[in-house]
Amino acid sequence: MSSAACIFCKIVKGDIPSFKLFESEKVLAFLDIQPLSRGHALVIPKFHGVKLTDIPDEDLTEILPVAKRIAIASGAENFNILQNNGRIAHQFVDHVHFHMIPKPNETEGLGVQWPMQ
Ligand code: DGP
Repeated sequence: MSSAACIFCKIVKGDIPSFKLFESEKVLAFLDIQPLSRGHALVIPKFHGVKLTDIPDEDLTEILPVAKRIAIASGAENFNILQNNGRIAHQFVDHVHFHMIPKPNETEGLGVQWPMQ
């Protein structure tokens, strides 16, 4: 299921370009266009749903393992995984997405190794 008006569904279809990090039948991961840090990535179910509660369980099972692999590949020792639901909770793109945000400290370089193998 996808939504014609949804920007992340357009990224899934390839109608909008993105820097892809990982893709499978149910999941896509790509770099955030407004990164909070180098390597800031988004992991999304290809199934279109606005909030986490809209997504079938079987479309969610791969998400955390993929976010984990991307965190490892980023080389960051410190990182946040977060997911916003609803405007008041700071969700601005209405397609479920998980942020993986590396948090480099001042002395730590990020050994980002994109694309993931
Ligand atoms: P949120 O506030 O959780 O809804 O974050 C949405 C994120 O999506 C935000 O960090 C910017 C990112 N984003 C929005 N539009 C695009 C886009 O067209 N391409 C990419 N790569 N990221 C986008």
